[in-house]
Amino acid sequence: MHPDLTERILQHLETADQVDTLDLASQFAVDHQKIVGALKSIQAHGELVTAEVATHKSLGLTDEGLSVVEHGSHEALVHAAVPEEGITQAALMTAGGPNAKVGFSKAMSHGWILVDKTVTPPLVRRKVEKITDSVKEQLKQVAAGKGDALPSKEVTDFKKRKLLQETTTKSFVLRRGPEFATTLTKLETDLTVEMLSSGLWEQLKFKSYNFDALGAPPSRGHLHPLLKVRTEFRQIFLEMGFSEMPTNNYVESSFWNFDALYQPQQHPARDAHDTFFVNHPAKSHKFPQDYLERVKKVHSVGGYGSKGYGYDWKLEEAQKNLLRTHTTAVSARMLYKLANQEGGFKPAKYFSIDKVFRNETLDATHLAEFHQVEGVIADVGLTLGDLIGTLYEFFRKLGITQLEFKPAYNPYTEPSMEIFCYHPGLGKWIEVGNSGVFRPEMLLPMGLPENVNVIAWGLSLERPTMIKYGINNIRDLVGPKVDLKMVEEGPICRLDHV
Ligand code: FB9
Repeated sequence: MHPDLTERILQHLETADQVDTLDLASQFAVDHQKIVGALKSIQAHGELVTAEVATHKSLGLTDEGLSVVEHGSHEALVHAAVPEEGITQAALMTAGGPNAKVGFSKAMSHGWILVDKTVTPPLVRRKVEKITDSVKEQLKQVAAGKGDALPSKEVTDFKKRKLLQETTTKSFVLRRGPEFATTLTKLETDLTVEMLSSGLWEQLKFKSYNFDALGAPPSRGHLHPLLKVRTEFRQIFLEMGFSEMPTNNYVESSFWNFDALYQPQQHPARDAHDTFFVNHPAKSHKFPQDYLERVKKVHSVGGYGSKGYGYDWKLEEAQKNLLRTHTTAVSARMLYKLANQEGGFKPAKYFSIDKVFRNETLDATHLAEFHQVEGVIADVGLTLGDLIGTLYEFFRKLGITQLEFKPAYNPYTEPSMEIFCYHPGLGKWIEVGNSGVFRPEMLLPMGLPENVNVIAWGLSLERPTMIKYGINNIRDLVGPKVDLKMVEEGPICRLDHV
């Protein structure tokens, strides 16, 4: 069996005091890299050999130099292109090959050609019939590895003409090492009980630990960008003293999703075009009866200073189950609890971040479901100013300082405002949410004290995530077409750096 390269190197060093790996490569007729590879595995077995780095500067032909060796020097090609009857300089530039310009001036300087100005147009004629293409000959020397015989003037000139280049090759000068041997004993990689109990480990050679080796990356999960941004939003709300509302009920009754929010039963959002109604179970029946009566009353005939909507409010409409269209339904449940808790109303700050469902026309930024982010503050005498101040603080933590508010309409808030921000990264104003002061027709039937106001705002999780991660189509963020690499390689999310 042909001893492998490592053994052949060791056998060579048994007799030779030192050897350069480049010479070994030419002696063993193998690629130098293979020798270096074998050296590495010898070195892994201990100090059998010492290896001193050596650098070799050698002259090599560039691609242009190679084409001169193959086709002749630029000046030789120009000379060859000059016909008996002469040729115009312009014509010679094309006939003389891609480097005719350099070739022409070189051939002129060599006195191989001349320009006959006695005729019009002036013609280039040969001054000598036969020429010796010394450039080609000298480059052939280099190609044959005898470059160092070349006079340095030529070397400099050829380098300037980009025909030659100096290459530095790194090699190793090998010598026998303190643990020199001609064979490689297998390196143990595991220290076993048997080795320990038998004491055999003392004779054995162990593979040295490579503490720099990167362990196999543990196959682990990766947070979807949406969840990274959700964590950021949670952090912002908690920093602002908000506590999270329980949102673990996608299926909601129309009562809490709409009626409790003083949204009339004939409101367009309450038909199947906008809302996913549930068939099993189709209806909810458990409602706080007295509160339901007050909701019915305020919708149908008003109260609390409001004339209501003046329509015939139907229980069966409120009983219809649906997939919640906003987490404001959860806010309604929490505010009702706040009004009817032991010890009565106490100021509160709540937030929610969870899925809502809308039967909307699908487009690049809208799916039938998205995550709503909502903030709610209930306290005595809260004003629109408190809402605006809170929004500035909230968006400041998102790295957004320039806000504008546009009057809007929601059935459950008056006044209502759409929120716009100047997004420095996008260099434009974008809509970043909606907000308002909940209507007394919503709060008073719950039993909240007259002097308590509740301000609230909402936005989505998907939009900031798409902007943060530079995703333009929502289907690249969520759904079956998501490229898992985007999730695996998604950078951490720092929202306050828009
Ligand atoms: O998220 C939205 N835009 C947004 C938000 C943050 C953001 O951050 C960047 C890092 C800087 C960028 C963009 N929007 C709300 C605005 C638009 O995208 C809008 O076209 C789509 N809206 C959704 C509803 O679509 C039908 C986003 C979603 C939305 C809108 C309103 C509410 C919640 C979500 C609300 C509310 C509300 C109002 C009053 C009281 C309580 C809740």
